[in-house]
Amino acid sequence: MDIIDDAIAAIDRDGYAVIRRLVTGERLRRLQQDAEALLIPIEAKGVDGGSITGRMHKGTFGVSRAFDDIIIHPVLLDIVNGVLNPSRASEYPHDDELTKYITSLPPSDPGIICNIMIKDAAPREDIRSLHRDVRVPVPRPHQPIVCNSLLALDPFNDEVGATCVVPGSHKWESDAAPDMGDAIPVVMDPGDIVIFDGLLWHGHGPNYSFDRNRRCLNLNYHYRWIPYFRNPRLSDEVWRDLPQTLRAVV
Ligand SMILES: O=C(O)CCC(=O)C(=O)O
Repeated sequence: MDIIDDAIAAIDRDGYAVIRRLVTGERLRRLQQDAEALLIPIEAKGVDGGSITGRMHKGTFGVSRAFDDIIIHPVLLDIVNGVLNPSRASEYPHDDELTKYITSLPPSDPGIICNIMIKDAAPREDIRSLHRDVRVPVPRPHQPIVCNSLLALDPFNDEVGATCVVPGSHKWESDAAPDMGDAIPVVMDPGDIVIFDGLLWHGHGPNYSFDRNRRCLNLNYHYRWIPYFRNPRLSDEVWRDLPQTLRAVV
C-alpha cells in the first residue's frame, strides 16, 4: 500500500482522504499570492446574521496559468483516476442504473475534466450548508462520478471554517441532508489537500475569526458527460502551449 492506494481505499471506505503537504515552500507561497490576486468580492452570509462580503473566483482556468501544474499534480491525478476508474471502484447498489443513465445520454468523450476555482471563508462568514456535489437522476449510492478536492492555502480548523464532512455518507441512499452536528472538521495546514467522492455530504463551518481568511483551491474532477462545470475556451495560441497531460483534463 502506498499513499495513492491508501487514499483511494479511504475515499472508497470513508468518502474522503487527506494528503498532507502536497504543496510546500516557495510553490505554496506563490499559489497563495496568485489566488489572492484573483479573489473577487461576493455577497456571503454572516455568522451574526445578515450579509457580509465574502470572496471567490470562478472560471479560473480561463484566465490564469498559475495553477496548471496543480491540476495535473501526479499524486492528485493518480488518486482521481483511481477513484473514477469504474473497474477499480467497489460495487455500489445502483451501478446498473448509472450505466443505463449514461448510455441514454448523447455520446460524449469518456474522459475526465477538471474545473478549478478559488474559494474563501471570509472572517465572520457563516457555514456552507452540507450538500452533495452529484446531481444526476440516478438512485444512490453508485460508483464515484465526481471526485472533488480542496487544497488548503490557509490553516483549516474549527475557528476559521474548516471544510466539514460526514464520513461514510457517500454510501447513504437517502438524499435527506444530515445535521451539521453529524459532520467533522477536516483540519489541514496550508498545502494539505482533502479529496472526496462527490456523493459525500460536506460543507464548511463558520469562520468565527475577525481577521483570518480561509482560502483554498477547489479542483473538481468529473466525467465529461456530466452536464455542468465547463471550463472557458482558451485562445488557440494559449492552448497550443499547454502540456498534453493538461489538455487531456481541461
Ligand atoms: O469551502 C469549503 O470548505 C467547502 C467547499 C464545498 O462545499 C464544495 O466545493 O462543494
